[in-house]
Amino acid sequence: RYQPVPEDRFSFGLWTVGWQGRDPFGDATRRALDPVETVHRLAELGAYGVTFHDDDLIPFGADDIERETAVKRFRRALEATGLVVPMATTNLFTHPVFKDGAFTANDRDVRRFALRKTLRNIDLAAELGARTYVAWGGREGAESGAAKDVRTALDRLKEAFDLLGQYVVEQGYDLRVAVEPKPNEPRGDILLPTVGHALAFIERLERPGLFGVNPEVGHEQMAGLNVPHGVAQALWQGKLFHIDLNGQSGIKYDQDLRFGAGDLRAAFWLVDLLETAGYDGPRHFDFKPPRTEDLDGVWASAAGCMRTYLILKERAAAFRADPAVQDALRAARLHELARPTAEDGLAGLLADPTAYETFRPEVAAARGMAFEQLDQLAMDHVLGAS
Ligand code: 3MF
Ligand code: MG
Ligand code: MG
Ligand code: MG
Repeated sequence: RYQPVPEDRFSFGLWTVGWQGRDPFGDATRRALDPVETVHRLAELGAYGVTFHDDDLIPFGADDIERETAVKRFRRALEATGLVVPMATTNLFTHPVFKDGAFTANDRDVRRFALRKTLRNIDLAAELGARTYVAWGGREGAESGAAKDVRTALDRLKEAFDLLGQYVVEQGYDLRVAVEPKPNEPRGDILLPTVGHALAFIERLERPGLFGVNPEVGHEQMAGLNVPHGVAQALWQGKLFHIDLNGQSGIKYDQDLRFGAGDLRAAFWLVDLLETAGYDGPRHFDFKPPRTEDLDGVWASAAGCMRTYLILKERAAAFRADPAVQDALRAARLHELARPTAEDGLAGLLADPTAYETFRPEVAAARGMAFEQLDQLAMDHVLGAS
């Protein structure tokens, strides 16, 4: 029971289980993992995919021979396990050269290097069969006011994304780009801080159809936002290209907890949404096993992400199927929300006296919405009490 299988489409970044526990106050608590070892362990646990930043696979500055060897070993592990690479991304934040960002660094030579580094990894992503390329801004931001002219920086960000889009099209790659928003950390403030900012920005690009979003649970929660709501809007706009699942408790540093840890109710509603909205992309975990854990703890944490997802999927389905819930949904008048407000058109609305002249606000105001009963039924299902 709750044993993940490849059909569940669970994927993990090499950098997640591979996190050695280095934080701003402490050194690594775990040894480095060989990507080949990670691929084998993830396959054993029931994952279907593995993702990477260029530097997770090929150390920054590696020569061509080291690069080829790393890719060859990785490819062999993929072939041996059947794991796929649904997504890849660029590390534009670790090396000190990116201290002021990459596509929006004030230094032009840094921006050109960042673009070449990304284009090179897009080639590898396409070669390994990835269909999604994630772009997280990393250090595109600032700590102080005059240091970054935000409007000009957005011009440079658009320029960079337009060039990436042009390259993907010219190379004929079957690849879409998913922009990952984050409000802060490692910069004091980061450009495209939320799903909403990213969705609005994408529409200003030359090829908006090629771009969508990769919301991360914890990133939205760091901004105090409701993740299922942001994800729902991305779905509504046809822009949910990918998702980073993890856990976070409230507005604080980027915790990257195991999925379901932190805000369990948000996790429940998110799974309910993904499973009912027809999202067929990877269920990608971007988490960090806490630095208290040894490697056994790392794999337990990874297994826990998938187990919790499957439990919540079962609970959400039971919630939707429960006749008491269906009654409660009717009592809460969700079917009325689904009905257009003026199918009679503007003229009909204006000619309808019941819409205004004889409408009795005090009567409508007195009607209870019956939301509490509905939510308690959800709580019962989350807690396994029904
Ligand atoms: C940072 C992140 C990143 C992105 C990754 C993929 C290191 O908070 O979430 O993980 O997900 O760079 O683009
Ligand atoms: Mg995070
Ligand atoms: Mg993150
Ligand atoms: Mg992420």
